[in-house]
Amino acid sequence: MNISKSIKLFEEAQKYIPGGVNSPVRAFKSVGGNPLFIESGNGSKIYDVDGNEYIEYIGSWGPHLFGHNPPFIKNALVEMLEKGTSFGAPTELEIEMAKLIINLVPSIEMVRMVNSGTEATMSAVRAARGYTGRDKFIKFEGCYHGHADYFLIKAGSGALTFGVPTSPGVTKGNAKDTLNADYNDIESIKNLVAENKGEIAAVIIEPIAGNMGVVKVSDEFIKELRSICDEEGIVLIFDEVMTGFRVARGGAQEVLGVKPDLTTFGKIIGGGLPVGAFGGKREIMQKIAPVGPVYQAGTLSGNPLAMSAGYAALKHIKDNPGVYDTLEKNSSYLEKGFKSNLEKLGKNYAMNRVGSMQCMFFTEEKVNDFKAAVKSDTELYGKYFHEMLNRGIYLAPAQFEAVFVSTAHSTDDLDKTIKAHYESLAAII
Ligand code: KE4
Repeated sequence: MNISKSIKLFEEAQKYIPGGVNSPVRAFKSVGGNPLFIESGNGSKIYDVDGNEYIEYIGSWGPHLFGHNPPFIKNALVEMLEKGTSFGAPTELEIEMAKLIINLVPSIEMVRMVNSGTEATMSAVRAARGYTGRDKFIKFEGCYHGHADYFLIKAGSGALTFGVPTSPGVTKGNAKDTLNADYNDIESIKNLVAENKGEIAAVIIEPIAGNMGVVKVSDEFIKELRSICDEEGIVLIFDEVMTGFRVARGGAQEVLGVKPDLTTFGKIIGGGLPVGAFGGKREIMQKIAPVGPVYQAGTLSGNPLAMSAGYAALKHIKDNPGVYDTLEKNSSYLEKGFKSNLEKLGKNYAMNRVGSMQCMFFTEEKVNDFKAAVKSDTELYGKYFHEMLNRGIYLAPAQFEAVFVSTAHSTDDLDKTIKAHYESLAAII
């Protein structure tokens, strides 16, 4: 496959942008090779600058639930562009967006828009600290909540891929208030709560993790976590930046049947534009400036252009609940195809799927937590990634991510992907 233009562009990009990219995982560091520079996307396909076509499963890391450039989002953007992009003043569309999120997610009573998932999670932890008057919070090894200092303590996702559990530049001050528990291990929570009695403001969790590959909490774990937070007055934050509107209309909290106190969103709620949000119990959200003392702000938060794309995406979800039947049909079809390939090849790689998020781990052990996930052979994943890429299938350039299936993936796309999956594995094992 000719990727000479991408090679040239990557060389040039590295002169002006750290690592040639604006987000590390895009640099293909953990799979090797030259990242592809993308020219355009349409439906389930993306096209690189050398004119190669790929059936893709990154979906811009989650936002593209309906594939690239669906007409209803494009039209909403074009319409808004006629009126302007951002005014730095309240607009009616922001009320409609807030009401729509509240309507779709029962645990949300109030919501604040921000510009990224990181801003959402950073603000949610600050809200919990302001509300409880406590400093410490618990996160889980292998979960990734964005790059705010206090999260880059044994983060998953990019940091995990780099194998550097703690990023330089994060001060000891930050690290001391961040406690790390083990995913799906309620004893680790009980120990931390006992050791830090009355000092813990929040627990933040990816209730269905997508940043150590796809790993779901057990029902008993999440129910026990909920009751411990209730007993201890700890704010339970579900980081649904990835799972929100992805794994179900009401997100992971609908799948699990557990209500958090705060939820963070991103990705899908921006319809491809930079949008994040955090929301939940009114008594907590009323602590947020300007009505409350917890400061939180953003020049472009809720800007009309991003809201028009995000609102169009969520309105489409509200008006077409069948979206999740299509996502389930496509995702289970792909999973079934992959599993039958593994059987034919005599391989028993762990396959985890929740709705339209799935991950095949290059380990034959079950993967229910971070420790098991990191046993995956990332070297082999790199080879698999390139074998698939050379067959026109674009997956996440890192083992510890998710495959995102959209409503735009046709049966023909899925069949081609299943065939490429068989040939790629046969070529490397
Ligand atoms: P952003 O700041 O990247 O919008 O969101 C951070 C974030 C927070 N919470 C969860 C559960 C997330 O998955 C993310 C971001 N996800 C990664 C993909 N693993 C974004 C890709 C990237 O870093 O370029």
